[in-house]
Amino acid sequence: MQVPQNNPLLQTPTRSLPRHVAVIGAGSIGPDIGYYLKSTLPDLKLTLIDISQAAIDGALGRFAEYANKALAKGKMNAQQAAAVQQNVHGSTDYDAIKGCDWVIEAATENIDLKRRIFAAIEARVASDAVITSNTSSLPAERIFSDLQHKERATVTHFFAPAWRNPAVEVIDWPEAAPALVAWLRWVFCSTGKLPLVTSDAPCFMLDRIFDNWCNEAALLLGQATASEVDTVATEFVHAGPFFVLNLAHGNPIITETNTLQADEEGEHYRPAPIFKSVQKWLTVAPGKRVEVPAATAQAIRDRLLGILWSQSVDILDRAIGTPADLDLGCCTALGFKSGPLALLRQTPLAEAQRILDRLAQERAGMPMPRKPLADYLRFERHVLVDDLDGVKVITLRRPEALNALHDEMTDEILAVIRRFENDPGVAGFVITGYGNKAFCAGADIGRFPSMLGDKAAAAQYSRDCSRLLVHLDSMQKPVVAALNGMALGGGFELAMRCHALVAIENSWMQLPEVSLGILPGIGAMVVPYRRWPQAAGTFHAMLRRCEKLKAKQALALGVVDALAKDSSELIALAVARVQALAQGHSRIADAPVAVPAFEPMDGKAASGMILSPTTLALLERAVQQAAEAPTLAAALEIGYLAFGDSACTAAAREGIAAFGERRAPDFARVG
Ligand code: DAK
Repeated sequence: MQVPQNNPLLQTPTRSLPRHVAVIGAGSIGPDIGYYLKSTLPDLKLTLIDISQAAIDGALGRFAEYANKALAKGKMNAQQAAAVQQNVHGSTDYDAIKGCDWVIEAATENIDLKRRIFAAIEARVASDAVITSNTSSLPAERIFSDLQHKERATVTHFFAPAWRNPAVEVIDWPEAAPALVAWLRWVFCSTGKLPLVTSDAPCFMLDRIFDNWCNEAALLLGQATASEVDTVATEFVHAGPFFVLNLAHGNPIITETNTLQADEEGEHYRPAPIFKSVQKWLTVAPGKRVEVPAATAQAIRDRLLGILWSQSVDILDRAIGTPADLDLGCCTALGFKSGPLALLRQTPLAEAQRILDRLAQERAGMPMPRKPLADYLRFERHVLVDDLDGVKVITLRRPEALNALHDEMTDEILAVIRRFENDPGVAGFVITGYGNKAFCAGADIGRFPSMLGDKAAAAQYSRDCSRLLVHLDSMQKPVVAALNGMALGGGFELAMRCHALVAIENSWMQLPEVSLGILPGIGAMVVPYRRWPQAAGTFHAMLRRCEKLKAKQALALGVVDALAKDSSELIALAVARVQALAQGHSRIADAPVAVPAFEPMDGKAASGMILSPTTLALLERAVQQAAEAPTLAAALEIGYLAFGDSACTAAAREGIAAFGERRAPDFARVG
């Protein structure tokens, strides 16, 4: 039996991508699921089934509306916008699903109705067609109990808006074939989603958090108003529970799902009766707040944090999901600013214990930790680690930021390397990115504003940020970068310090730093020239004009060692490369290197953007000085200091501000 991999794309799929999918239910979420599938698999045949023709017409109208918006925003071209609407069929007749290889049920949350639908589906599709339900709460073992072929059925729980929200829970229940779960994870990951595997508990993983978060909010209404609760809650979430309930018309759902939990797991889950009598909550929109007396704020805060941690430890103790998925899912699916475990990590443990003790007093029966709190925090949040034939594959997983690097992720990569580098059973490492779009979109630009304006601090930050890269330089065991998509800025700087690079054919590299008014201060002004002197001209253009380097060009230049057609071939190549380098790998040259002179240029990036002459001058000086430096370490130090200089320019302030404000920087104005 194949051992399931944490990175879904490491598993070789047992069947191909779907060709004909039917979605049953053209209400709110069904068409959104269909739109996601069509926008990522344009050749797919999609059939929408509903008992109401008006619902089907509305769904098709929604496809046109979404596609037109995507076109207007430049997210799709005209051809893509047309393709997403082609080969989409609506029908009130279940016979239209004949020939489907995957049917997704997205009907009302009613177990008898769902069972009738599954019987109708099973009578019409092949015995190996995949059947999934979008239920948010009903366990698979109950809804699929009457199916003849249960092994091809499970729950795939999407989150609103399903065309854009990446999270999907995939339920691993005892009757589901392991190959089914592996295939669903692979399909979702290959199509830009974030599959989160959970066990078959009522409400699975994320709705246990969300439903109880909302229920506690309602139970607090005796001592606080909805506006007060939402005001305090926005410390943790982008929108408070009452605001979200209004938006999603969620009151009946909480009544239903918490009744299910109460009936199965105890009275403490019983929904607040007020859900039945209120249509719309009087509350404040995100960004607005009301004054909350200190004691009330404390009571709300304690209770909300208490329920988050109570539910989280219960989910982990019962192995409903993994800690990394829990935190990531809360952020991506539910709009939390930090995951519950990240919040726990930031809180002194005695304070966290006080909050849990208070919850135990106020809400008897709620789950409490079964082991010391610190034990729940021992996990990697931003990387996945897999083992393939004695090679550790480290996958960067920050899908919300195209796997952009930040300090925590850097530390986790380094910690994994340190854990295994002296293990004789480990041949080496592969570093790759999650999904099929990005290896890594660079450093997390959101963190940059804090280091502008202080030369010494910025230079020190560069040194600190280089801890992983400098470690790679001195390693005995090989580390291979497997570029599964774009490698930008700091992401490419990480890849170029690995001991070999392999890439998927359509991947590309870019150093966009000067377009942000900063310098690539952690190696890109130094390493390429010492490692691939034959490609110096290309790197000049990458650094000064942000020119892209496509994988095929990189192969021709010797920057990349081999190209792969798809992700499984990519990882196989990378693993083979690690094994080939087991006897030793070459080091980045320590000696000075000659670089070609910089030709005069028009001061523009390849995109036409006018660049800052100040930034360009700093860049050119640093590249030349670093090339002459007597050692690699001295050259890198020149890069750190040059970054410090760039961080104090008006161009850096403008470039970073413009990225945050989603506008083009005006370097012509700042110089
Ligand atoms: N940091 C943070 N978030 C990022 C990100 C990044 N580098 N790249 C992408 N994202 C986020 C986007 O903001 C977006 O978030 P939401 O809006 O959904 O919340 C999400 O990822 C998806 O991105 P898009 O919606 O933009 O996706 P598209 O396919 O439309 O565009 C893109 C993909 C890669 C063209 C675009 O996202 C983009 O231009 N991203 C920025 C690329 C970039 O400039 N990277 C940074 C290069 S500079 C140093 C240390 C490190 C560095 C330098 C110095 N020292 C300490 C000295 C490194 C510098 C760099 O890496």
